[in-house]
Formats: sequence, C-alpha cells, structure tokens
Amino acid sequence: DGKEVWPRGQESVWKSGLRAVETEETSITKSIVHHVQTTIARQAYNIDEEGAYRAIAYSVRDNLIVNWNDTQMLYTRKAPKRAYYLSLEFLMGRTLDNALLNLGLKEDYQKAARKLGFEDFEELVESERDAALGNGGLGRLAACYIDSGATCELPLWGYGLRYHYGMFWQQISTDGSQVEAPDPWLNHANPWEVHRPDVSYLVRFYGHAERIGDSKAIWSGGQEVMAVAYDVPIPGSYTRNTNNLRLWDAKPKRGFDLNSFNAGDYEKAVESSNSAEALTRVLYPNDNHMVGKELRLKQQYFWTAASLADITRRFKQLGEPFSKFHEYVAIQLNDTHPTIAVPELMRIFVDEEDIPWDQAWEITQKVFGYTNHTVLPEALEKWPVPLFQHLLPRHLQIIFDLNHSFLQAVEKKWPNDRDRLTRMSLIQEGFPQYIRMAYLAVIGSHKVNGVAELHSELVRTTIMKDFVDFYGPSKFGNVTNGITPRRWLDQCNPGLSSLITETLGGDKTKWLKDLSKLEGLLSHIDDPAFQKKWADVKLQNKQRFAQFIEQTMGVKLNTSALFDVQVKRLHEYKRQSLNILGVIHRYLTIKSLNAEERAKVVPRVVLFGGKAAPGYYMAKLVIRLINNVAKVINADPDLQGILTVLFVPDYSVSVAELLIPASDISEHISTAGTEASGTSNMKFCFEDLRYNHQYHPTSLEERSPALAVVCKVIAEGRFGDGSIYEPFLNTIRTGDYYLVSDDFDSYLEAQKMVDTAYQDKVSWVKKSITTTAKMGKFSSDRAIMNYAEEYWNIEPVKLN
Ligand code: 6GP
Repeated sequence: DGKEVWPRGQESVWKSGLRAVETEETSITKSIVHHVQTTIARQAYNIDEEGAYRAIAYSVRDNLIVNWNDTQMLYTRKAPKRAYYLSLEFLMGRTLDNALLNLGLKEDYQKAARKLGFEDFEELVESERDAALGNGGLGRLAACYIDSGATCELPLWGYGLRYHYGMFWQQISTDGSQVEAPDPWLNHANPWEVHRPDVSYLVRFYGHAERIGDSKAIWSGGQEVMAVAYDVPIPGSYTRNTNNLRLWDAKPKRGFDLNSFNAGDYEKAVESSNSAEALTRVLYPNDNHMVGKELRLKQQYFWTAASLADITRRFKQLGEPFSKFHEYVAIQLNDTHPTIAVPELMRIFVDEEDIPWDQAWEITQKVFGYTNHTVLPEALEKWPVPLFQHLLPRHLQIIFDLNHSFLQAVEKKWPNDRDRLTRMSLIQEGFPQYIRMAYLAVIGSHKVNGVAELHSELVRTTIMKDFVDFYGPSKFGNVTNGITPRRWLDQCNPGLSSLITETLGGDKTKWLKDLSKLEGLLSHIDDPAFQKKWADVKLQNKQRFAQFIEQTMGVKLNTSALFDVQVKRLHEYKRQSLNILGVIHRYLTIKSLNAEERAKVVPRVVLFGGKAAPGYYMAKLVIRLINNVAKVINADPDLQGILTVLFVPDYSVSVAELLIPASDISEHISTAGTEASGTSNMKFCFEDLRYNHQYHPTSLEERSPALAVVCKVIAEGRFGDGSIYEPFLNTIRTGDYYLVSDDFDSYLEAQKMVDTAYQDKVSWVKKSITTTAKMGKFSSDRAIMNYAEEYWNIEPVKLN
C-alpha cells in the first residue's frame, strides 16, 4: 500500500539478493553447479545420477521458495479468508517433474542437465523416492486438491504429519505372498521440505482436567511433546502462486527428561525421548479400516492441536476479535481423522481465550466442514471412552457437554423418542462406551459432504439419516471428487498431452487449466489421421510400460494384447477376487479350445497392483492366489501371447504414472454400494441380494455353475496346494458378503463384450477419445473451486 517501511537494513541490498524465477539457461547451470559444490559437497569428478537429481532439486526449490515467500507475503498483506485442509494423509509421489512442469521450466532444466553431462533426464527424475504419506484414495485426493488449490490461486494450506516411514514397501515372496518392509524415505534427505525450528508448539497428553465454573476447565500435567513444522512448497501450474503444505514432526520437549536424568536413570530418560518421537514415526497402513490403537489417536491429536495452534496464532496477528474468526478461517476435515479438532477449538476458545461457551460453539460450527469418504461400517471411527479419559481428559468433558445439549435439542424436537436419542448420541452405550467420531464431525460442522452424487445420497439416506431429519437436507451436500490433470495427464502421458495441444491449437495451459476444453477433441474424432496418432500414443505407452516390466520382473508383454488393469488397495469390497476368478475361467476356457479356435482369442494382459493392510488376512490370501495363478498361466505354452497375468509389486504413485497411460481397460468392480466414489453405476441394489444369502442359502452350483468349476479347480490344487485357499473359497461358497457369485456370470458377459469391442480398432479408438474428451468435470480444479465457493467462501488471490 506504499506506506510500508522496510523492516531492517538496506532495502536495495536485500532485494538484489533475491533470486527471481530462473528461465535463462546459463543461470540454471550456474545454480545447479553451485548446489553440487556446496549443498551436496561434490564435483564433476564424483557426481552420479542421484547427486545430480539432488542438486537440480535444490536449484528448483530455490525458485519455489522465492514464489512461496512472495505468495505468503501477499496473503499476509491482503488478509483474505483462508482455508485449511486437515488430512492425515498426503500421497504426493515424486516432486521434481511435477514442479518443473508447473513452473514451465522442464525443457530449460533438461538442457542444463545435458550440458553437465546428464543426457537421460528421465533417469534423474526416476532416482527420486516417492513421498508415500498415504494409503490410497483419500491420501491421493488430498495431494490432487493441494495441487489444484495452488493452481486456482486459492489461499489454501494443507496440514499433515511428517511420517518418517511412509506406506510400506511391498515385496512378493517365492510362494506368492506379500511381505512388508519399511520405507525409510527420508534417509536420502528430502530437498522438498524446509525445516522450521522457529515454528513449534507444545502439545499436551494425559494429565488432569479440573472444571472451574460450568463450562471452563484447567488442563494440566501429563506429557508435553513438541511439534515442529516442516514446510513443503506447493507450486501452482503456470502461476507464481505457491502454497504451503505444513507437516508436523514430533520432538521431545527437551532432549531428555531431565528429572530422570538427574536421578541417574539414563535409560528411562532416553526412553521418554523415544516415545515422543514415536508419534510421527510411521503411517498406519490401513485403508478404509479403523484400528483402535492409542498411538494412532495420539497422532490425530498431536497433528490437530499443532495445526489449530498455528491457525489461531496466525489469526491473532490480524488483530481481529475472535467473534470474526470464521470470517478468516475455514477448516476442512478430511474424513473423521481430525475430528478431535472440534473439541480442541472449543477448548482453545473457552479455556484459553475466555469466550462464552455458546458463542464459541456458534463460531466453531461455522469454521468446520466435514467430508465423508466411506460408508463401510468397519471404517467409521469410534474411540473407547476410557482411552479418551486417559489421553485427553479435557476433550472428553467437552464432548460430554456438547452431547448433553445436542440431545436436549433432539428431545425437544422429538419428545419421548428414546430410540432416536440412543441412535443419535455421540456416545454409543455399552462396556466400554464409544465416541462416534462421525457424529461429532457432523454436529461440529456447518456442511457435510460425500464424494460422488450417489455416495452423498447414501450418506444422506443411511448413515446420517437421523441427522438429515434433524438439521434439514441443506447441511448435507456433495462434492464429486476430481484428479489433477497436471500429474495424471500432462506429466505421466506427455505423448497424449502433446497430441491434445496440437489438436486443440494454442498452448497447453488452455486445456490444462480448463479441462472442459477437452470436449474440443470430439470434432476430430472421425479424422483417421487423428485416430492413428491417438492409437500410436497408446502403443508407445504400452511399450514404455512393457520395458519397465521386462527390466523389473523379467517378463515380456505382448503390446498388441488388450491391457486389462485393476490397481487399487487390496480389499474384499473392491473384489480383486471377482477378477482373478474370471481370469481362471478364461484360462480354463482357452485350454479347452483347439489350436485354430485359440488363434481367434483376443489376447490379454491382465495386470494387478495394490497393497494389502499387513493384518488383513483375506486380502493377503487373494494376493497369493493371484501370484500363483499368474505362475501357472505364464508358464503354460498354450497361453503364450494370448493370456498373461501379472501382479506388479509395490504399486505406488510412480508405478501408477507408468501403468495408467498403458491401460486399455480399468476394472472398477466393487460390490454395489461400497465404493464411495469409484463405481456410481453399480450402486443401490445390494441389500436384497445379501438378505437372500443369509435367509435362503443356495449352493454355489445353483448360483453360478461356471464359478463352481473355477473354485473346484483351485481347491484341487491347480495353483499350488488347494488347502491354502480354503478360507477364501469358503467366503464365496457361503455367506458371500461381497456378492461375487451373484455377479460372476454377468461379469463374464461384460468381459466378452470387451473382447468383441476391442476387435473393432476404429470404434475402440473412438471410445477412447470420447472418454478423454468427456473428462472435464473430473478435474480437481473444478472440485476445489466447488469447495471454495460453496463450503469455504474463499476467493482466489493472485500473485503477479
Ligand atoms: C476412499 C474411498 O474408498 C474412495 O472411493 C474415494 O474415491 C476416496 O476415498 C477419495 O474420496 N476412502 C478411503 O480411502 C478411506 O480410507 C476412510 O476412507
């Protein structure tokens, strides 16, 4: 505003030291050489690919930080309302390639690397380790949203945990089973984070809460752990706006517990410092499943408390009264994992800032929004009351107080309806009692949403039905998920990206930042030259992937075969079982054909990838079955080039970037009504079927003779000792909770249609083009703007 006074020293000296974005080649090489020689202390004589990657990463980071500083300064100066995305998972993958593309500097850096003797830039890019701070869908969604937030120039920060060990590394043993190994991803240093010892907070656990008056309390004693910030700059695409992902690391309050140290108990002193650091040691490897471990609840509170302390400190710097808190702050709860933020904000308001309870509650509700990601009962978080009492005694008081007035309001609306009170209480009765975190998230938020139209409808009509009746339908909305077209099209599929740009004309930012523009492809769909180019890109992607498979697994793939892919976490509801049973059926069918008939079969490569939670027995058994089926099929000369089955180990964001562009079809075959956002076409028809299984049991032979044969073949030992798979086969023979036998025959029918369709090459390419052209809605830019406008009430703030 012109009135600012330079804070210290000479302004011109400070400003001449600031480096602007590097676009000129020689300054890029200079900066890389500088980092080779200083930051990583090497020289031309002893630099290898990994070192070159790191020097380049530090050079790129310099650019990000200049933009990051300017963006944060702008936010501070303009003081817009900001949104914060609280997520226990950010499944980021690699950063270098993405950052270079977003900055528009990839070619410049490629040239610079060549001058320094590194011809193969992709090799440098691939020496980066994935940041796998997430399990699956929920974590990857957070990563896409944070990219879109920066690209759409929104004042949006992410808050998460800096796990020292990310998602485990999956290996496959010789008997086909999954074996887990730790992923010490920080061992090679992480150039993409900035350690901020100046940003730290103490977080309390255990201790006593003593009430003073009827709403306040003093919480004291217990254990205090230090949360230290690590900032990860998040560049927008073709904008200088660079947002922040702040990850908390746990440190002991002091290096040692001095009391025990003085008493001479060195071992105990070191132990307490260990226990503080254990907080951010490891990501819990469960997807769509709750495990009630105390350490997990500690992680949740540690991260939430540090984030809220940071947010309130920033708010206080504005000098505004707390009555305006919600005019400056919106917080999105990514599933129920951060729900403890609701009572924590109440604690800050009431106990620390002396705000009257009712006013505090009004503001709190205006601040939070809650996104539900699953209706699976085993994934809904419930914490035992005794654990809360022990770990977070003050929060338990607040939850009981909130529940009390909430149930009073329910009672007022529906007098004498005891069943309803029992159903809606934040506390599930029993021994022990449990806290229902999803209900706490609902009453603490002004908006609740699901992640696809049908999922949101299921949320409204099933798990939250009573709450819809109580609050009215307008509190319960939908934001259909999206994905970032930067990583998932431009970065991982450069061939297709260039073809799209060439076809639509202009530069790529036209469609990359407005994905609805892809519809423009439809007017070229009948052009044979365009069709040919489109098919060629697919073939090249298949070749690139086949090369990767040959190098890593030693298996040769037929790239003219149909690539049939199912990649996602291993889960019974996702039904990798249906797929592998279908593969066995296909194998048996092909085996029964004569040579002439076999020659007419549409060749397939069936690819599986995904991790099973280490404690998930049935999911791991399915991995074992897939691998042993693959072993038999791939070794059978009758199937050579016609059917290949592979389980790609250690599926990750980086493997996905190679695999997805090479796929011809992707299988989303979860049981109807179970996948929140993946399978909208199949939902709504599952209850009747399951009812039938339980009350009118029929034999597998009656339900599907074809599947009965497949199961028999497995049991007889065609794929190794059949008795190993008995527990899995039994889940299908009786009960069949996930309805595999009900859907098996129609699944085979659908696969037949796929085979037929794939033989008509022209119409297949046209289907592929149409699919891409109609993807516009599923950009995470659209999704994040939807949150910004309808949930957070924030606006873009552009950095010039
Ligand atoms: C997942 C859902 O299973 C998936 O359908 C959805 O696309 C994704 O969230 C993003 O919304 N849920 C989880 O990963 C999870 O653990 C608690 O939910």
